[in-house]
Amino acid sequence: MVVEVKGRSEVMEGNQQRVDANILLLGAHNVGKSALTVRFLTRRFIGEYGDIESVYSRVDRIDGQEICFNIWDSQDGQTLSSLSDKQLQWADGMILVYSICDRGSFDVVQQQLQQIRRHRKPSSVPIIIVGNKRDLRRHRSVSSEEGRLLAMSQRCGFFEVSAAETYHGVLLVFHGLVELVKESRALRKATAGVRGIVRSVSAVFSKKRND
Ligand SMILES: Nc1nc2c(ncn2[C@@H]2O[C@H](COP(=O)(O)OP(=O)(O)O)[C@@H](O)[C@H]2O)c(=O)[nH]1
Ligand SMILES: [Mg+2]
Repeated sequence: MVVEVKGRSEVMEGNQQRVDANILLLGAHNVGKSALTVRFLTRRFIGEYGDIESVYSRVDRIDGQEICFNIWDSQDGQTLSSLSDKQLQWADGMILVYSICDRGSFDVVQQQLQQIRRHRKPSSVPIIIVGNKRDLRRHRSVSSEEGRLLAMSQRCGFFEVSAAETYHGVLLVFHGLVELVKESRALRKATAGVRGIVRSVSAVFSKKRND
């Protein structure tokens, strides 16, 4: 039996909780957003991906828990206006991708981060920054340190990977983000609980004062 207990994000199956995570991939054109998505979904690197914008789903079992990944592989990260309200609200977690061989794509990630932060607090939407195309490090124009520093300053996770070379690194990115999404949900729940207690206590005291 499947019982909805909390909108789309948590479903009870017997005693086992299923987690839904909406993951948005952002970044400039040609950095490997589709390659990372396809690698995660199929374990394969197929080379050319076309320009189809789509939301894909995959269910994984991690440490005995069922996780449903909904992955929005977005298009046209070149302009700031391309980041829509719908995308910003939909996402539980985001992966911001640049190519380590393309400095312009690193700039796009920084611009998109600023735009996201204007709408969503770090605690409400975990972000992982990914430097892709690690196999092409001979042509590197963004150092690992720059990527890591940006991530630290913006309280984001950071990975350098190659969608072309390995599946494992890509898996770590998606699984790492889902862990952050779960932590951020737990934190919000705890904060809401404390706020509720503070409200109840204040209500009791203000009632006493009025009596
Ligand atoms: N060498 C190399 N090429 C990659 C890698 N990831 C993607 N590509 C190539 O980069 C191009 C753009 O990839 P794509 O996923 O379509 O980029 P998107 O526009 O961000 O979705 C394609 O030709 C891919 O084969 C990678 O890790 N290494
Ligand atoms: Mg694409």
